[in-house]
Amino acid sequence: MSRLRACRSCGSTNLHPFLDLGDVALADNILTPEEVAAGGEPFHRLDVALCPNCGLVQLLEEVDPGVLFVDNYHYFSSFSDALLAHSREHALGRIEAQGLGPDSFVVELASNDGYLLRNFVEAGIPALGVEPSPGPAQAARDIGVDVVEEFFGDELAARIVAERGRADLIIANNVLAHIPDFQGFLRGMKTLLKPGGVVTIENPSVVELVKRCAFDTMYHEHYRYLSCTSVKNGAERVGLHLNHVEYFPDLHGGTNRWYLGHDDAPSPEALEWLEMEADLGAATPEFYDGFGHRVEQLKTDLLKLLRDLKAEGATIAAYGAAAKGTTMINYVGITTDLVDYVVDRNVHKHGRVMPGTHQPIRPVEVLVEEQPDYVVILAWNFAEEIMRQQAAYAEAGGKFIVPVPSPEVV
Ligand code: JHZ
Repeated sequence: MSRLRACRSCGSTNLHPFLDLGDVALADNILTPEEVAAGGEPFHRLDVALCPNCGLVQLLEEVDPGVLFVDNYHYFSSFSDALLAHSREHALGRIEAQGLGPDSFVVELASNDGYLLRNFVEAGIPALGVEPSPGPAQAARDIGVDVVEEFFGDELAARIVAERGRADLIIANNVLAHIPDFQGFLRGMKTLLKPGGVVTIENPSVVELVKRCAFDTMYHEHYRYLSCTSVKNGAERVGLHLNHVEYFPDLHGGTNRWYLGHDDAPSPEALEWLEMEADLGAATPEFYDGFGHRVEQLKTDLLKLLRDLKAEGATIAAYGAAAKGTTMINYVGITTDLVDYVVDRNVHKHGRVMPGTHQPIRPVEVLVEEQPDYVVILAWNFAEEIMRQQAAYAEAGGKFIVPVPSPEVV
């Protein structure tokens, strides 16, 4: 664990802190009750700063990535149907746009359980996943995806080039935020990319995060929060260029896909996004300064709602032992006297408890069996998918609470 002194992108020491959520448990440190009883569950300060020099938003307290992603990591991408469909569309779109075939080479950084690369493997396109988390890496191998079980950086990039050549396509979804060494990761991409090749990076947009008050997507695994501006600035420092931008409003609360390449050839969309962020002041302290108050208000409102419902005798459960759920319940203080248990589809999380607050994590079928009066959707980014899936619970009178952008009973 270390305290950030200088921007991870440009090195400026003029950092502007704008949010402090206090000490929060590690988002995916989902322990068994016995492990909790043995003591020593770690809590770390969760505070965030902007670098006004290059626009990068970043955590001030950095936890060692080995602790976050290797020791006890139970996130498997394949439990969301919507994410699987989105990823398949991405893969098929790239195969067509770049004319990828048996002579091409695709690398995915943070390939998790093979949820995306499986599409390239099925199409007979050579693909390699890089994934340091042992559980997801093994799940990918089990479905025929080739995986290097390591953290990515410049050194691994050089090794892959020496052994397998450069990549036509590098995909990095929800990972550029997840490594402390921002510049090393981008340098590795530059090393690995073929001339004329394409890098695609997906990550929730920090601009949307602020607009939607999605403070709970801030947790220790996310060392930084990205915008078109900060991605462009970071990429240019290693000799890559931002050439295109796409936007998926329903994915993880508003996700951008950034396209990088060796050549500087920005599309009209890339220029429009950069201009839009400049107009909003997305790299200035003013854009972030009111955020902390809005987050505090959300906490007050959600606590009041849950306490009032409890006072009326309601039973309340939650849906989604998501990483963002840890930030939400820990910061708001949703203890077991307010929410009894959390359900989740991910079998690897069952029998374990929520970090910090220790609600048991149970299979989703429990909702129709026990019919709690309310269910807080902690994985609110999948609210529609979850509500569709839980139609029987709703038909029997169950109600949902969506916590962001402000708590609402639906
Ligand atoms: P989910 C993830 O964060 C992982 P998390 C990661 N930290 C990241 O960067 C962001 O996304 C962007 C479950 N679920 O994906 C599965 C159901 O039970 O929103 C998950 O445990 N039933 C790399 O963990 C959780 O909810 C369902 O129908 O905050 C969702 O977690 C669906 C759709 C999901 O994000």
